[in-house]
Amino acid sequence: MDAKIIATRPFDGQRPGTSGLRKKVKVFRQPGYLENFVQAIFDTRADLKGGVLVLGGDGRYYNRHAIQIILRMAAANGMSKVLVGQGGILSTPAASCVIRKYRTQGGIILSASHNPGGPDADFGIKFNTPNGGPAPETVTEAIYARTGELDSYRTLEAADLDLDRLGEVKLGAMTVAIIDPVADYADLMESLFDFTAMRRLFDSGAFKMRFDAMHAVTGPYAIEILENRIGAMPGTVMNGKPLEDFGKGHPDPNLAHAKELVAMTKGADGLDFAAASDGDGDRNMILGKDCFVTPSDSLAILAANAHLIPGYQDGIAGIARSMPTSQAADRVAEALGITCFETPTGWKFFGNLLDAGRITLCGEESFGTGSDHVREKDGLWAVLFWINLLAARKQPVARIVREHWHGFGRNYYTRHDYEAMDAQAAGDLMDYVRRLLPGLPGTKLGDYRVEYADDFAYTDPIDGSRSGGQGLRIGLEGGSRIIYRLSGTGTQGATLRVYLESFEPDATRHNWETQAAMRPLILVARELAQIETRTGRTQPDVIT
Ligand code: VG1
Ligand code: CO
Repeated sequence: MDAKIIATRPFDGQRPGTSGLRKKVKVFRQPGYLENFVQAIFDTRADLKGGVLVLGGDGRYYNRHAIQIILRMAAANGMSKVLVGQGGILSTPAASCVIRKYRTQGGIILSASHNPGGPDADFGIKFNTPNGGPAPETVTEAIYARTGELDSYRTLEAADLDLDRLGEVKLGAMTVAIIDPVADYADLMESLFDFTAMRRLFDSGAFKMRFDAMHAVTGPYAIEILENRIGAMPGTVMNGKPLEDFGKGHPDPNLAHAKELVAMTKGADGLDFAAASDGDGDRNMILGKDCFVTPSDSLAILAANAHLIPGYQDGIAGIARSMPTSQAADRVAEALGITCFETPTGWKFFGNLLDAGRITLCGEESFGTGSDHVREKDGLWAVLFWINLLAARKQPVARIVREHWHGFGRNYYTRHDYEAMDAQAAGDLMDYVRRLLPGLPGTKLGDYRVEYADDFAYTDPIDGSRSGGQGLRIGLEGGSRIIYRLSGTGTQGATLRVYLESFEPDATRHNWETQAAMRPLILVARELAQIETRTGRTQPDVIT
């Protein structure tokens, strides 16, 4: 089979965002669009030729079709082998695990994460480097630059392969190995956590839990690990069958989109533990009876308790959190005498710190938590960590959280999102606030005195690379913060995220409901950025 050269043209806007290239399926369907991006990956990654690649996705609409296209192109570009998850399925953390375990030259992950799926919804693609992590900005910029120069791509004339049958087949000179998408990942989890103690918890019969896979990719992983290996009751995993449109749902595990699950944790008969993951399996939401654990608190609590978990019993080297994530983890790091790094939003910024052994745990406020076991955030990992913790401490979730606050203080936290805004208005709003920043320190916003205000920029401590424009950060007296940032994953207009944090050192004094506790700060943030006058929005679309 000879490679065919097909003429194409560059497309506008193929610059990867926070987490790869995300667009509507309709955009990806334009002739040559997906091919253009994939050819740019092959052209900029010289070691792929003759190398091995991992390929899989979250199972959403267009996943299988894209895999067939990419396989033909991989063969025509001289790859020796591609490992594909059976049925085209690989959760994002599982893909990272497989890339690392088999020392491949990288992987292509097909996902638009928590964005809805279907013919009228979203699709996405990203390249992960041999460390198993999302490509750093130097790599994504090189790929982007190449997408603008291409005038042709290489492919083979060949029929679609059967993605459902395990085993190896040839495509031209290239081997395609259809692998079990779950086994390697499940083995890794078993090596980190005390499955025996967790099994005892389930065997006791007194521990009621549900995991909501939201008809996204984690269903098969959760069933294998929770039900088959740990012995949770069949049916513990809800919505466990991956569907191309996620059952028309929004596979985003948060209070707004996993309402059914949240309701199951309420009241005396409520579940003891509930959790959910997103479209591609890298996010997690943690709930206890009448208790929601904010992702920022979750990171801090995992860090403070890591020594109780077999995989981390020797302690942790350091922690990192994305800039808008609350500073709860900083307090734990301080107590442990380790560093807490503050990085820009997006998992790619954790890669160097993890590779260098400077951090063991990392997380984002956006329901992302992970460790050095892979180079992606990992939804099920966080869920297993929590179950292991509950088994070790023999306490309910709410008690663990409360004790944490009593020991470290409480970082009240909320994020307000204004979605599908006019891009111009959103950009103007950001420009307006950016111009205010230099004048803010020392002045008062409502009752809060401003300590610092800047446009967050990050210098990677390992390779010295610099990333600017990562969000407008206003630090207030007493550890409160307001942050404004535009999303880099949306596919429609602009999304403004307003991140709010306020610190209560003596958590025994109050136990307020978050939105009520943060009301004054919320109003200050709206007013400062003139959100209503500039955008016409009186309320955010999503509050998490
Ligand atoms: C969002 C989150 C960010 C996360 C990214 C990818 O990005 O805020 O923390 O890393 O999604 O998550 P943005 O630019 O829209 O704020 V996922 O689950 O797509 O891989
Ligand atoms: Co995701």
